[in-house]
Parts: sequence; structure tokens; C-alpha cells
Amino acid sequence: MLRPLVLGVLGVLALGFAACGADERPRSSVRLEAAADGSLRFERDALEARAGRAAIEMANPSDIPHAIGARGNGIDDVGETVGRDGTSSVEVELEPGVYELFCPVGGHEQAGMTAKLTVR
Ligand SMILES: [Cu+2]
Repeated sequence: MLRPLVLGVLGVLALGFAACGADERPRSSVRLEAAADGSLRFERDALEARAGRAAIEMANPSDIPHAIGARGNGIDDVGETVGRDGTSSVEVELEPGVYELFCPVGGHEQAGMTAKLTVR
């Protein structure tokens, strides 16, 4: 279970966003949930956030394994896959623009498990 998380952290480091030193803790969190009824979607398909370091967290109330992924503006990162009552998260440095949130579990994104994140 730890490996995807480690890879996610390495991904962030590789992108250079963690290189600023002192202030590496997320300043805000963006929360969403997977559909509770097991359908392949998030509860919301559009979210907004402020620019800055943020934790994007997806709670999974369903029996279907899910994870959170974020891409856009040079970010392409996925959190660990979690089952019922788990939370998948990624830490990212958000800049103004539009990001795509998605579930990287096989076929879920293609089935529509996506959400648009607009950062101002
Ligand atoms: Cu999924």
C-alpha cells in the first residue's frame, strides 16, 4: 500500500515543487468523495481552490477501490488506491488554471470518474 504513496511523493519532488524548503506543508485542502453507491464517479464534477500548496483528498465511502489523481499545469500525480473508508491524497503546488482530477484505477477515468478543479 505504501508504494504508490512513495512514488507520488517522488513525483512531486521530481517536479521540483518541494524544493523551496521552509514551507512545504499544504496551506489548504481540496476535498471530494467517490460516489457512495459504487458508481464510477466523484460526488462533484467541479471544484475550486486557491493557488498555493494544497492536499487534494478523496474519501472513498464505497466498496469499489478508488484513488485520486491530478494533472495539469505540469502536474501529473496519483495517490494510493484505497478501499471503503480510506482516503487517497496527493500534495500539489497549485497555480492559477484548470486541473483535471481523475481516478487512476483501471477504466474509471474513461467511465467518467473525473472532476475539473479551477484554481484562482
Ligand atoms: Cu475509481
